[in-house]
Amino acid sequence: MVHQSDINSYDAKDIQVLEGLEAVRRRPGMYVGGTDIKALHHLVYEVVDNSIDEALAGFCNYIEVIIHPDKSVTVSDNGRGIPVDIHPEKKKPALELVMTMLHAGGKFGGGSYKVSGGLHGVGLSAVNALSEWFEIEVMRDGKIHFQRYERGKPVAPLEIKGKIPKNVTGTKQTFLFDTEIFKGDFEYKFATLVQRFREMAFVTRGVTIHFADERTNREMNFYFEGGITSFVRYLNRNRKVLHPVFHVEKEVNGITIDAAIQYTDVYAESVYAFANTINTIDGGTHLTGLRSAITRTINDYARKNGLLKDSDPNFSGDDTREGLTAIVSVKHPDPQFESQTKVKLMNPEVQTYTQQVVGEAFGIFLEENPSIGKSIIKKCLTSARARDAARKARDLIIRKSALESLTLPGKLADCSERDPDKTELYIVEGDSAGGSAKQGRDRHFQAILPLRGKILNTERARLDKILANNEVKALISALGTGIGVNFDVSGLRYGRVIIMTDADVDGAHIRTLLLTLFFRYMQPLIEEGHLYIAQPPLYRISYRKQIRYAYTENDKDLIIQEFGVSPDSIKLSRYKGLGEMNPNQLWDTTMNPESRTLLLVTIEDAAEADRTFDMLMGAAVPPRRRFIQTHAREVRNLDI
Ligand code: 0RA
Repeated sequence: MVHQSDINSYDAKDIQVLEGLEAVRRRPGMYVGGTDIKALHHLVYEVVDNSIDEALAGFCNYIEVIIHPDKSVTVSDNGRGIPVDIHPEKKKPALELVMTMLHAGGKFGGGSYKVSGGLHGVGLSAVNALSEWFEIEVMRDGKIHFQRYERGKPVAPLEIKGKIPKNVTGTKQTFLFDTEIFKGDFEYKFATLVQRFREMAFVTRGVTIHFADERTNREMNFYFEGGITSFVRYLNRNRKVLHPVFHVEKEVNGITIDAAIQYTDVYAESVYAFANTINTIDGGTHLTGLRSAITRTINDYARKNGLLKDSDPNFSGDDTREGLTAIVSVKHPDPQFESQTKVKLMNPEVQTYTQQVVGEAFGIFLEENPSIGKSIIKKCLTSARARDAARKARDLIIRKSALESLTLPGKLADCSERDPDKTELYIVEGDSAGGSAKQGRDRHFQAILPLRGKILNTERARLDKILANNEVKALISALGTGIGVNFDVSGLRYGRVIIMTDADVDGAHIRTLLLTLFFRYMQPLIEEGHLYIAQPPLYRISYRKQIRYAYTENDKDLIIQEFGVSPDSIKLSRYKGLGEMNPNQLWDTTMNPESRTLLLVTIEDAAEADRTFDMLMGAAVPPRRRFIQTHAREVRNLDI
């Protein structure tokens, strides 16, 4: 929209600019991936990415991010400050061009400032267009320059707000996302942002990221002198490691390859790949290069030193990755990603360079540290043998469970409806809760499968052992899909699979296990949106004949307030377990589609659970205890 008063001062080029910003507002999906909570977080990443770029260029070592109570966010850095000089053709300050022109971020004024252009790379202008308001302050040349924008448009020309010493420079940006675009009661998630900033700090050695959440008065600082070496140490903090972290960093043709490797005694593989500080969850050429370097180097080393006999086959990639924790982080001036949504690095030269750089240095590392070399090879040999044995056992279990799936488990209380689009399976923890659920459900479309907590005790169990557990076998046959390579979603007997566990530590524990199981062996079920988590209430609050339920602590306080009577006359009971609820209460609060809330499980939730599983099932007791103590009170939160 161009206002009447603006018309005189806006020439054709400006109108083009406004049309550009309108395009962003009309189709936010094309620029930030949608208008959901994920896209909302993308706005913050986009802004912080710019400051990270300034840090990667070597001009900034401090970045501050603050979430304010009104949901506006401030990002400041001590970089050189976005240039404010007048662009010779456009006759506008560079800053204003960056803020209003799509893709103007890249290069201007002769020098390029972005290492990235990144995955997002949509630039500040897209964030600006999607913000109700955006205020920016640039400190450079001894002055504070200031401009405010509303829905992408400047409300006044760039002004000078004050004087400062010449050597003080930086950029400070505050924006409030526009609720006309992001409709819904969105809140930034502290845990999600923390994870992102931690990763950014790890892969940008020497930068400090200060993160403060004024909504809850939480704050954190991230600074890692060791870069990705610290990252690997952090990932392995609860694991027994076989050797100190191996690290290599090298620049080849303007591309920096940074890799760190450490083996542990666990079974899982934790390998993460970053491109220009972005966590490329779908991998790509840097990850492929790292993996083939490791497999090749280990095989060469083992052969050369007689640790693999001539008659032995080479280690497979999987054999060399059990217990492997590694990070590869590349900085590329022109990264190519597969698509807007697939976070996968595609530059082919990166594979060659990564393989060369890592292969050469890791080979030397093994030669120079023969005892480390030996212990890594020993681990690979064990993995190779275990893999062979496990494969046989798993085939047997899968074959058996395929047979068993012909008969439904005895404890399943099935529903009468047969159309999976209409049915639901509640996986319920414990027999007593199972009893309430069986009585409370609508037996027409809701089936109940009670699980006993026993599966929890299988400490240090590999998942293939857990698959042999009777409770788990019952679950697999009730679902009707098979598992692993035999998984077939078309066999799914229930359109919604709902995990319903107690709001306590055991509940969190069993939920983590189930999520892990689904994540590793039945992923399409999650991807296609079939898996949910039930949300039982924490409290029952009654006053005379009125009964209300509270699902959070905050809910509880509000409801008590709403009753508007003396708290002494209110009866408050905390539900410790589902079994404490009578069937009617369970129906009303948790199972009735009209009144319940279900959380849809996403792949990220399940991946996070998978990481947590490692810790819960691992040998190290202190982290497990710490987890239990921290999460006992907030088990309804999925971000465990
Ligand atoms: C281009 C050139 C110069 C700095 C920046 C961009 C810059 C951008 C952002 C975005 C957030 N923080 C930033 N800090 C710096 C430097 C030009 C010069 O001084 O030579």
